[in-house]
Amino acid sequence: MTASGAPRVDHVKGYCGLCIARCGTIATVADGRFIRLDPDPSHPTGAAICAKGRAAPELVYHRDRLTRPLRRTRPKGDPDPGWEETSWDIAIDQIASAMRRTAAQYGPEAVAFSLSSPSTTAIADSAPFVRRLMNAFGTPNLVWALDLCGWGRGFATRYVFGVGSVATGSAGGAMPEIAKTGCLILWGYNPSFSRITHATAAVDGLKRGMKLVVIDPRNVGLANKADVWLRVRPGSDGALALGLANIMIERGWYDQEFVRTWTNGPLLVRSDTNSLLKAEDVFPDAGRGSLVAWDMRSKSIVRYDPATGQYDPPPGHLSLRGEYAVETIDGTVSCQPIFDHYASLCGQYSPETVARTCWISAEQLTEAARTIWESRPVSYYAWSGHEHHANTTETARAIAMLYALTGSFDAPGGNVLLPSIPTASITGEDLAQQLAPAIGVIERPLGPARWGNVSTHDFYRAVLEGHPYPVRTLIGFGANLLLAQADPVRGRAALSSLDFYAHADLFMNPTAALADIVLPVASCFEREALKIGFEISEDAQSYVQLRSKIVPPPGEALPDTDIIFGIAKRLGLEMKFWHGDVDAAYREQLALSGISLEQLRAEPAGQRKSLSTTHYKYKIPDDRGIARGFPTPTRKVEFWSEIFADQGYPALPDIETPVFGTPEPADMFPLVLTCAKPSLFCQSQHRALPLLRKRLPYPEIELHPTTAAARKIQDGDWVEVRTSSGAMRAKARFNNTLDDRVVVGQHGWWQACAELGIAGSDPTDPNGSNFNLTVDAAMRDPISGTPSHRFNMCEIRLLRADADSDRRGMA
Ligand SMILES: Nc1nc2c(c(=O)[nH]1)N[C@H]1C(S)=C(S)[C@@H](COP(=O)(O)OP(=O)(O)OC[C@H]3O[C@@H](n4cnc5c(=O)[nH]c(N)nc54)[C@H](O)[C@@H]3O)O[C@H]1N2
Ligand SMILES: Nc1nc2c(c(=O)[nH]1)N[C@H]1C(S)=C(S)[C@@H](COP(=O)(O)OP(=O)(O)OC[C@H]3O[C@@H](n4cnc5c(=O)[nH]c(N)nc54)[C@H](O)[C@@H]3O)O[C@H]1N2
Ligand code: SF4
Ligand SMILES: [Mo]
Repeated sequence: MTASGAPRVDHVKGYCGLCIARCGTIATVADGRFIRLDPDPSHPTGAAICAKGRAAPELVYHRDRLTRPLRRTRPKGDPDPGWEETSWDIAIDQIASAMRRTAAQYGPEAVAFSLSSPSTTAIADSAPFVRRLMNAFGTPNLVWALDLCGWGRGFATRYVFGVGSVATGSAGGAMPEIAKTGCLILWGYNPSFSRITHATAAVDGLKRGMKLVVIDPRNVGLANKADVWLRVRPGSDGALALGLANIMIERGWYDQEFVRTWTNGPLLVRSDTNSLLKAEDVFPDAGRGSLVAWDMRSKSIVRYDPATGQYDPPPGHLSLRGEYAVETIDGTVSCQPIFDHYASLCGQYSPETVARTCWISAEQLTEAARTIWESRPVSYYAWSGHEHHANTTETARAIAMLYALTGSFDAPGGNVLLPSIPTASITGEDLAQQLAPAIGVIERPLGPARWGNVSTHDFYRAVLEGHPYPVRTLIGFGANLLLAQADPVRGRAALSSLDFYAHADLFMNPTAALADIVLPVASCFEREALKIGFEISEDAQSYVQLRSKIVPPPGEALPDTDIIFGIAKRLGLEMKFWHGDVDAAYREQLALSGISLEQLRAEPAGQRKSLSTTHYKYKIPDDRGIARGFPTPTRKVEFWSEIFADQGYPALPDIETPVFGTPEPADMFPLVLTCAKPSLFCQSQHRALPLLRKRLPYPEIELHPTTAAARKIQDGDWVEVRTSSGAMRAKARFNNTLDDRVVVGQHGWWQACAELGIAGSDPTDPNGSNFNLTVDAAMRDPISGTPSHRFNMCEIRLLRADADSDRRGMA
C-alpha cells in the first residue's frame, strides 16, 4: 500500500519465458502481487502476447506449485511415494552423493541429465549451466527431446548447408528474414499457435504483398491466408520436397548460377562405384582430397580443391547434367554430375507419384513451385510437422535442397545467418576431459548423440539393459519423459529402476513422481535471467535483457541456475563455477559485448547494441583471399553427402515414405493419425490453470465429418483412438478441411484441474489420454533415432454418444 492507502502498483518490463516466442512483456505488480502480464510494444518481440502469457499470474500462484524439496520415503512402485519435506541442504547432499557413488562404480557417464525443451519452457535460462556441470563432472549424456525438436531444422540441415537452415534455440543457424522475404514457406509449422512473433511478422509480410505457402494437413493458423496451402498427407513431406524440386528442375525454375557456383552439384560421380570421382583417380600426381567436374566449354575435366573452393583450370561453364566418359587410371569410366543424380532422384517424384503419395494434385504442386520460383527471395521455417517422423533427417535434407534451388540462402529476405552480439560461451567445453561416447553415437554416428544429445529410447535401454553401458543416476530439469515420448510403460520401468533420480520442476508430474528427490523450481517470473539476442530478426538479435525477478518464488523454490550451482559446489566443482557467483558468470558472458551487468540491471527494459546484417557471407573472402563458402566437406551446399556415404547411408536423400495402410491391414486401421499442439497449452503443461483449461477442458481429436458419420460419431463425443501400439481417449472435433483419411490428435494430457473438477489420467492407461501410447516406438529414423509421432495407422471408435459424460470419459 502507498501512504494514501491506494495499492502500490509497479510495471516491470521483461519477457515471458514460457515458450520460444519470448514475448517482450510488462508485468503489473500490485502491492507485491503479480496481477497481470501485457505485451511491451517497445520490445522487438513485444507486439502481442498469448493466452498462456495472460494466465501467467495463475501459474505463479497455483496451489499445486512445488514449494519445498521432497524426499521419497516409500519404494518406487508403491502407489504412495510417501513424499516427505526435506531441507535444501539434505537434498543437494543426497544428489551429490548419488552422483559420486554412481561415478565411482560405473564412471561419470553413468550419470545422465535430462532437460525440458527450451522451446516450451524457460529452461534456456539455465541450460548452458547444465552443460557446464556435465562437462565438469564428465558425462556427455543429456536426455532431451532434440531428436523430436531441433534435429530436423537445426542439425539434419547442417549436412546440406554446414549450418542449421533454421536457428534452434542454442544451435545457431539461418532465420527467415520475414520482413524482406518475397515468399515465406511454413512447412509443418503453425506460428499462430507456437511462436506468435513469427506469425505477427508473417501477417505484416502479407500486408506488403509477401506470398505465403503453407504445408500442413490442416487448414490452421495462416493457412487460410496462404497463396498456396498444400494439404500434405502426414509423413510424405520428403516426397513432396523432391516432387516440388522435380518440377522446378524440369521447368528450369532454379538458380543455375547458384547451383553451379555454390553447391557441389557439378562434381562428378563415377557410375562404376557410385562414389565421387577423385582427382587422384585421374591424375597420378594429384594430391589427396581434390575432386573433379566437367567443363562444357573445354569439353574436359577440371579439378576442384575443397580447401580453396577453386576449380583448376578455371572452368568456362561447369556441367550440371549429362554423362561423360572420363579417362581414369583404371580406364574409361562413365561419370555424371551430382546434380544430374539429384535431378534423376527428383524425377522419380513425378506429379502423378506425388498425387498418389502426398495426396496433392499436379495443379497445386505446380502452383506451389511457380509461387516459390516467381516470388524470390524465398525463406522457410519447417518445424514439428516434418520433425516428428521416422524419416525426418532425409526429409529435412530434401527440404533444404529444394531451398538451395532458389539460391536464397543468406540472401536479403532469405534464410539469413543473422548477426549476434559477441558473447563468451559458458558451457565449459574446455572443462570436459575425455568424455565417454554419448549413448547412441555408436549405432547412429551422425545423429543427435554426435553432439551429446541422447534420445529417450536409447536412455531407457542404457538404464534397463546396460547398453552400450549402464546409466544409473538421472538429474532432471523439467523433462516430462512419460508424456513427451513413446512407450511410457518402458519409460516408467526404466525410471523406476534407476539407483537415483532427482527431478527439479514447478509442478509434480508423472515423470517426477518416479524420482527419489523432487526439487521446487522458481518460475521464469520469479528469477533473473540473461538473454542475449531474441533471434527472429536483426533488431531482435541486437537486444539484450536481464529479465527481472517480478515476485519471489513460492516457499523455498529456487531458480534452476542456483540449484545447478549448488550441486556443483557440493561436488567440489565450485572453482569451475565462478566460486558460486552467478553474476560473475553473466559478466563473463557479457565481457565481449560492451554491455555491463550493472547497465542491464539498471534498465530492465533491455539494451540495444546496434548490429547490421551482412548477407551472402559465403562469398566473403577469408584472410587468404578465398571465399568462405559453406562449412561442409566440399565447401559447397551439399546435394551429395560424403559424410553420409562414408557411414553407409545414401549420399542423396533417400526418402522412405511410410505407406498408407500399413503396417496393419487397412481395414483394421484405415486412418492416418498425426498430431499438433493446441494454442492454449505448452506440451504436457498448463492444464491445471483454470483460465486456460476452461477453454479446452478435454483432449480433442480432429476428424472429417464424413469419417465421423461412418462411425456414428457426433462432434463432441468421447472416442477411442487405437493403433497397433496402443490406445487413448479424446473428444471428437469436426474439421471439414481435413482429408477424410486423416485424423489429428493432441499429446500432453494427464493433468487434473481441481478448480474445474476435472480429473487427471495415468499416462500408461489406454483409457486415459496419453497420445504417445499410440506411437510405435520401434519406428525410428535410421540416422537420428527420431520416433514416428506423426504417422501411424489408426481406427476411431465411439465410446459414448451422450455429450455430458465428460468426467467418466476421462476416468
Ligand atoms: N505426440 C507428440 N509428442 C511430442 C510432441 C508432439 O507434438 N506430439 N512434441 C515433442 C516436442 S516438440 C517436445 S519439445 C517435447 C517436449 O517435452 P518436454 O521438454 O518434456 O516438455 P513438457 O512436456 O512441456 O514438460 C516440461 C516440464 O518442465 C517443467 N518446467 C517448466 N518450466 C521449467 C523451468 O523453468 N525449470 C524446470 N526445471 N522445469 C520447468 C514443466 O512444469 C514440465 O513438467 O515433447 C515431444 N513430444
Ligand atoms: N501453444 C504452444 N506453443 C508452443 C508449444 C506448445 O506446446 N504449445 N511448443 C513449443 C515447441 S517445443 C515447439 S517444438 C514448437 C512447435 O511448433 P509447431 O511446429 O508449429 O507445432 P505443431 O502444432 O506441433 O505442428 C505444426 C503443424 O504440423 C502439422 N502437421 C502434422 N503432421 C504433419 C506432417 O506430417 N507434415 C506436415 N507438413 N505438417 C504436419 C500440424 O497440423 C500442425 O499444424 O512450438 C513451441 N510453442
Ligand atoms: S507466446 Fe505466450 S507463452 Fe509464449 S512467450 Fe509469448 S506470451 Fe509467453
Ligand atoms: Mo519442441
